[in-house]
Amino acid sequence: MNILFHASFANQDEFLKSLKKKFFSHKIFTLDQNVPLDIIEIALVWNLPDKILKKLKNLKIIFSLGAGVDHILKLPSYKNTPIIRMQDPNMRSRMLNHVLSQILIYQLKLTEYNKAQLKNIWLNERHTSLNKDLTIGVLGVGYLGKFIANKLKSLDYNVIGYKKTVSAGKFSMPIYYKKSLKTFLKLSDIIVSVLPATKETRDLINKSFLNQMKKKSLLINIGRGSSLNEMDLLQHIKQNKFFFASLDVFKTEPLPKNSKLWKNQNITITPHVAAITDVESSTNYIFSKFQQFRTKRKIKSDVKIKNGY
Ligand code: OXD
Repeated sequence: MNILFHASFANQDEFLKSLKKKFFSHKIFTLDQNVPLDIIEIALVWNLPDKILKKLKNLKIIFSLGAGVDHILKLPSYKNTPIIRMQDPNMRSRMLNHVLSQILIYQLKLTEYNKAQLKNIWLNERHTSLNKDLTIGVLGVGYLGKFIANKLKSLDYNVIGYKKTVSAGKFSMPIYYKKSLKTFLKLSDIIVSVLPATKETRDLINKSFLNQMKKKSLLINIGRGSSLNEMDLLQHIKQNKFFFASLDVFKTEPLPKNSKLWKNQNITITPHVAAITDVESSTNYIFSKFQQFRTKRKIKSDVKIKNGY
């Protein structure tokens, strides 16, 4: 089959090489090869321009090379081609490590020691909470969020989840649904947002949301930048000096040089690296889905267009 690969990753050459090896009996093209786009049946993409999607007239499947699919759904030419999102166990493990690192830095007050070290100060020890005394609220308990929630629970944290709709899936922790957001926010010492970018999640984390969180708290955003109102966060931190945020995703990426978020002492910024796509396991995942399609001649989309994720 004819496949198009298009990504904007630092490791995209390595990724392409790995895919070419795995798909050795198929043809994988890139845009710089100037192939007629109507021969393409499978697209493996991250940030594909709409003008290209428009010309892929014989497309059967779109694979998102990341966990999110908003980069595809936002394209005006996208209609209803099945989308397969990346569900990669290595990506989940990386995301868990990221979350855990941010929780522990906050919980163990490591930034305070770090600041003191820069001034040669031997700080008196600080009180730190035990895992069992901290409630972590995971906002969005899908493929990634549920994994993080389960792992945190196995480390003795109190974990609660928040989900938009009641579903058949089983959870090993209390789940709060749409209308009970207020209670979920009130109970959580730390919130980890894994929300996708949809119309409903846009600016969900705004002034009112932040005001309902505990005053001494940590917000970790590893979902999508669109769900956070960055100005409201800056204002909130101004009024609550023990409120912290760890942000991996932003409304505009890369984060503009003049963003006020950079210099805020209570904000940690990472450049959308919480769940880097793992070349080897992602290649295997894509290939296994591709084989399913080849055998059955059809594939179920991972995306419910009406939900927007
Ligand atoms: C994402 C990813 O979807 O990094 O954000 O995979």
